[in-house]
Amino acid sequence: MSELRIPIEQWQSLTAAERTQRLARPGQAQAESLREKVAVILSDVRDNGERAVLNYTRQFDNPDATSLRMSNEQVEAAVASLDDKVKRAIDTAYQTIYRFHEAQRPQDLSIETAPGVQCELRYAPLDAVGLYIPGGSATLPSTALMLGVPAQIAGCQRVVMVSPPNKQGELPAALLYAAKRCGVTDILLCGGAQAIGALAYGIESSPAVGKVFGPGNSFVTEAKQQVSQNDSGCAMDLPAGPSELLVIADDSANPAYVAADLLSQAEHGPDSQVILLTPSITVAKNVRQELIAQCAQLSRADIAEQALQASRLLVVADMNEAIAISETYAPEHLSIQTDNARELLPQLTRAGSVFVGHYTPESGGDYATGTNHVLPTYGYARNYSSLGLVDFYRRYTVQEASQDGLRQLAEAITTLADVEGLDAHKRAVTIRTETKSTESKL
Ligand code: HSO
Ligand code: ZN
Repeated sequence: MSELRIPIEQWQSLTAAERTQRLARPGQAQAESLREKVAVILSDVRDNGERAVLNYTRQFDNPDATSLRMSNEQVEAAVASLDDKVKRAIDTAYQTIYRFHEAQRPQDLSIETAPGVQCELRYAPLDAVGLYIPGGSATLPSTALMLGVPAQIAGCQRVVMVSPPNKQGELPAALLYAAKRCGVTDILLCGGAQAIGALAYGIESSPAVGKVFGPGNSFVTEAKQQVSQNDSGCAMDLPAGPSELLVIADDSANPAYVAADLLSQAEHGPDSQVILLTPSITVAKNVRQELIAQCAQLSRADIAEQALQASRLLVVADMNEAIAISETYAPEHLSIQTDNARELLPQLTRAGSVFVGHYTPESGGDYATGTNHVLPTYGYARNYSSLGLVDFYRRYTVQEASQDGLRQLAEAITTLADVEGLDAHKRAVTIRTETKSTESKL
C-alpha cells in the first residue's frame, strides 16, 4: 500500500493537452477484435440456439452445465437458504426503488392540434424484456432490483433474467430472491455475449425478448450494440461501462467521507475512475491521506488501488471552475459535498445521478435511496439519460381527423405534397375533402 501514490495537481497549471488527458477515461480493450469475436458468438447463437449458448456456458462458467433455464423449484430451494437480514435489506431497497419508479408512470396525452384534429400520445409496456446481471467478483442483487422493479411496474409480460453461474451452476441466493420479488418470469444461467444472443434471438427454452437492459463487461456492451443494430429488432437500454464518481468538495467537506465515497467506486474494478475537484489544497491533501489509510482496510484493496492509479485529485481555482470541469467530464455519479450543494444543482445537469450534500453517499443510490443505479458512463451523460420506468415502455401516437378537420389542413398537406412531388399523398386528402360530409361527430 505504501506504493500508492496519488498526485495532487493544480488545474490552472496544466496545459490544454494535460487537462484533456486528465479527464480521459481509462482506455478499453476494444476495436476490431472485440467486434469480431462478439459477432462470431452472436451468429453461433442465432444459428444453433440453446446448444451454442450451453457450449459457451460450459466453456466459461460451469463445465457441467446441462440446461440453461432454472426451474421454480431450484429458485425456491436457493431462496429458502437466504438469511432473513438479507431478505429484509432487499425488501427495504425494493420498496424505495418501487416508490420512486412508480411515481414515474408516463401519462398518455390527447390534444386538439387544429379544429377537428385530435392527436394522442400513448404508452404501452414492452411485452418481453431481458435483464443482464453481471457475474464476476461481486454479486449484484441490487442490479436485479434496479432492472426488475421497473419491468414489474410497467407490466412487462415476460421478464427474462440472465446471469453467468458459478462453476457449480449456481447463482447467488440474494440475486434469486431479488428476482423473485420482482416477478421475473424466466431465469437463464448464462452470461457474456452469448446471453445477449439468447435474449435477442431466443432459444428453445426461452423465446426472444424485445429489449435488453443492464450493465456488463465490454463483450456484453458490444453484444447489446450489435443486436440493437441488426434485423433482430431487439432494442437496448444504454451503453454502461466501468463505474465513475466525481466529487466536488469545498472547505466544509469531511475528507474521510469524501475518501470513503471515492473508494466505494474505485473498488468496483481496476478500470473504475474517481475524481476529486476542490478549491482547497488542504482538503485535497487530507482526502489523499484518508484514501491511503482507508484503502488499506478494504477486502478489495488491490482492485481499488489499481483504480486509484488512474484517478485524479485536482485543485481548482473556484467553484465555477469545478462546475465547468464536471460538466465537461459528465460523470456517471456526481457528489457535491458543500454546505450550499443544492444551490449548485441548476448548473450541474450533466451527470447520470447527483448526490447532494454531506450525508448522501453514492453507495446509498447504488442500493436503497430509490434512484436507479443503471446510469450512462464514459461521458454519455452528456446526451443519454439514466434508466427509468419510461424505458420499459414503447411510446406511440394516434391521430383522428373529422372531414372538417381534414379540410382545415388540406391546403397545407396538399401544398407540401406538391413540393415533394408526391401525387398520391395529395390525392389521399383531396379524395376525402371533395366529397360531401357524411359525419356528424367531432
Ligand atoms: N455503482 C454501480 C452499481 C452498484 N454498486 C451495484 C454496488 N452494487 C454502478 O455504477
Ligand atoms: Zn457501486
